[in-house]
Amino acid sequence: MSKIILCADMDAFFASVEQQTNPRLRGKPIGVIGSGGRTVITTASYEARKFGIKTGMNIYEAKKTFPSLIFVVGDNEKYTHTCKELEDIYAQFTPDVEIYSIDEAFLDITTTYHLFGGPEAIGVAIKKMIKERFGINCTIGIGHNILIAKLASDLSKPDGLRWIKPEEVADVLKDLPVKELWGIGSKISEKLSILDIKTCGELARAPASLLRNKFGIYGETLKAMSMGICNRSVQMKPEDAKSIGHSMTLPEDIWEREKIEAYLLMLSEMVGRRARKYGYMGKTVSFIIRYTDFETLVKQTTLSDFTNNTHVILHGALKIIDKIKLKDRIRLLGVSLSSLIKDPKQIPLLEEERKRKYILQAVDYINDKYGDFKITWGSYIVQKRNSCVISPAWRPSGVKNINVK
Ligand code: TTP
Ligand code: MG
Repeated sequence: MSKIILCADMDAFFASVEQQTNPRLRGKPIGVIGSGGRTVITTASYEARKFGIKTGMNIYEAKKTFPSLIFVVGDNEKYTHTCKELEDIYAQFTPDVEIYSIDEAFLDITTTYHLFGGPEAIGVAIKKMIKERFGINCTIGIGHNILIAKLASDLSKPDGLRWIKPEEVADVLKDLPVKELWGIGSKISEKLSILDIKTCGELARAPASLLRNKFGIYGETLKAMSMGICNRSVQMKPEDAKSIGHSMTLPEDIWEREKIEAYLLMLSEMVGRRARKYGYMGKTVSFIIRYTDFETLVKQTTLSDFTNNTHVILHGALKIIDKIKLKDRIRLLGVSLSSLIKDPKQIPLLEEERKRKYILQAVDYINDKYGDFKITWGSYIVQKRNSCVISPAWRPSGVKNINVK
């Protein structure tokens, strides 16, 4: 049976949230930036996009492009909070929800749409609920797989709703530039254009052998994608996670030991909390450093036992850093936990460990209820979390794999 997948993607998400919280910004061209020294436009309101303001522009470029642009310093806590509440809206329509990024979700509504009057009716209801609850617009795409649902959303932005039915797919893709397809970035589209392939129709007709020569096994995936074929299903929970990790570009380049430790505590807590939430324990801690010149170092250590305890993860990371002679200032830090097993949920034998476990459970409970980092360790407070640049791949729950090579 063909599936029915719905993609919900907020319009100019950070900017819309800012315009909503500050009525004076509504209808105005705004660009959201980070609070650190190194900052770029994370998104621009649609009013600003008309003047050429784009995500990724630095402040100087943006000012030059459109001098009247209003810069607004982003507030990650607002966005993550909204994202979590959006999850509750989606859950009313299906249990099969994948929060893909901070403002995008995929819903598998195959078995539930008939309860709500059909796929489009669900789209209309979600848009209305989001508008009423947060005052922001979103775009809904519907298709028989996530690739088509995402395309339907991208093609109808902003404030749109579109269902691309299976029989329409070939027609929609025929003249669509390859780079419009989710997953085909500028590098691949440049390589394709050397082969004189610019549209999905041309890619679909390209000989498989030619694509295999140029892209290896991925050539076949590209050809399938150009025909609207995608076998990735909506992934709800990280059942077969290989690693749980988090990395962040820091608001300033750092070198000082106490600052490194404070960030590592924060990262270890994010990793530990996800692991605890999804019932995982890991035995390998990896630590990632990216220096200002982008040279990246990944080191691992094996712990004596499986853990999901924030401080044990932190100590693993600190053990690694003790052995490294820093060659430069650091712009990105990451921590990840791998060699995972399902947490057997045993009660620790030692009183001391039992106490630590209960404290963590209580802290998780409060933070789940009242928001991330509402309760945390004193040493973490040294760093203001909000000043960090949020990764677009941030997820409110679930396991995010970072590439540890
Ligand atoms: P997007 O969904 O890519 O963009 P958007 O919601 O701002 O606009 P659109 O209407 O086209 O969907 O990203 C969601 C948010 O993630 C965005 O508001 C800001 C943030 N973001 C970053 O912080 N860095 C990035 O590189 C990107 C692409 C987005
Ligand atoms: Mg969006």
